[in-house]
Amino acid sequence: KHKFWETQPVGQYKDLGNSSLSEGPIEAPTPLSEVKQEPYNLPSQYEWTTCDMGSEETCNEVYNLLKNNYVEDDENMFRFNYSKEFLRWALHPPGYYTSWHIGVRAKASKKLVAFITGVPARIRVRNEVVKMAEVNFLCVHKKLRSKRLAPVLIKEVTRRVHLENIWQAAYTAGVVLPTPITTCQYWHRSLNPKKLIDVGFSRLGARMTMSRTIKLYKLSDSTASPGFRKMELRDVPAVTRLLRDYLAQFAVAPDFDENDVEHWLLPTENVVDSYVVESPDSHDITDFCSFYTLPSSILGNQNYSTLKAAYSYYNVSTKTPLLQLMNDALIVAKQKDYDVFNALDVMHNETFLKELKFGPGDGQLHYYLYNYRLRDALKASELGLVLL
Ligand code: MYA
Ligand code: JJ1
Repeated sequence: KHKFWETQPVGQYKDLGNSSLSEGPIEAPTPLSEVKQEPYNLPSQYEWTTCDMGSEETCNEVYNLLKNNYVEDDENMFRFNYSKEFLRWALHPPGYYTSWHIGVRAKASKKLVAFITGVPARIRVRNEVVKMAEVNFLCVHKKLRSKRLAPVLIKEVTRRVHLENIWQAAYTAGVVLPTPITTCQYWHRSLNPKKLIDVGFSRLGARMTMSRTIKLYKLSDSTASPGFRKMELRDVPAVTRLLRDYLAQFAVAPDFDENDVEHWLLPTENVVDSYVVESPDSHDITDFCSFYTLPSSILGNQNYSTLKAAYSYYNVSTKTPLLQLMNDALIVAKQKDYDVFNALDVMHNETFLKELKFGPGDGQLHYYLYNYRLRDALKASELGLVLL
């Protein structure tokens, strides 16, 4: 059934629930001298290219490939439209390797036709911190689908990750592969219900009028938490402490240091937004919330071309109730003109989703580890990792 994935060191269906298999790496590392030194073979019309995302021209090519060929919903009404600034941010974290940003070009035209990326991360699985690659942005041009190019891209990124002496990876997909460490549900909170209904993202509920729907999703004009403000550079040490303490409770979570927090959480316009609650009396940072910006193209609508979506990222509450903190996040997202606020049912998100009027979407997101076995699948609430 999975001619490619059956050959890979990932949890296989036949091994599910086999308690004689231990948790941890599936295969031992091999000496670097035994890692294949040459790239995998592509069909003869294509060639490998390393994509330097610092180059304006290359970044444009990647942006356009993804804009036209990346992930769509099951009815092909929307397609993720990651911005160039977002792609540069996502692919240039501390310690990134340009060699892990891999493209395929048509030899004749030099047109970019496929892409896959890895970035380095330290991910804690239970009590062990493991150096991993986070693999993302796998894309094959629509005209080249079902030709088994994806397995070649995956093997090539694996080879280049191995060359850096890294042997594990984390990734997510909307499709089921062998075998998810957990499956998460997408939830959506309407901020601009009229537009969402007009473009077919959501529907008018039974016995609901447009004006009742607009009223239902109204939010307060200003945030409720005293001391709620945008995160600044000086907050990095406090946010790192908050986040590390919070993420310690999850079975799988990133091991963030201050450099990681500066990169992944310090606000970057139209890419990532983060807010802290600074106690008005002690000036302690007691709470934190964040979201990233990922618009989707609206396919074939006369009136609208883009859906502006915020995605819940990392949130930590120690003093402000999580419900109030996230309601404040909804308020600032609405003020910034987002149409919808999306979240997965990871970490403690279930405690606010229904109360804050999120509704379940028609999409799921499956999380995977490469070359690392977990005995049993996790609950989504045991996962402390959000990939972009
Ligand atoms: S998830 C986002 C993926 N991208 C999209 O969905 C964009 C739109 N779709 C496409 O561009 C194509 O349909 C893709 C497949 C490129 C997805 N993850 O070439 P094929 C398997 C893993 O004939 P195509 C993201 O970016 C499929 O089961 N495998 O198919 C994370 C089959 O294998 P098998 C996938 O449709 C990516 C084989 O590919 C996925 O032309 C993490 C068919 O190949 C998928 N999303 O192209 C990648 N979709 O026969 C893994 C299909 O066995 C990283 N397939 O079932 C692993 C870690 C590597 C590093 C390790 C370091 C140590
Ligand atoms: O966005 C998604 N679904 C939307 C739109 C559905 C359009 C028809 N298919 C949705 N809307 C309902 C919202 C409604 C608002 C009021 C309250 C009730 C709910 O459900 C879905 C997620 O639900 N998104 C996708 O399908 C996109 C792909 C998701 C897989 C991503 C794969 C990943 C990339 C790896 O890096």
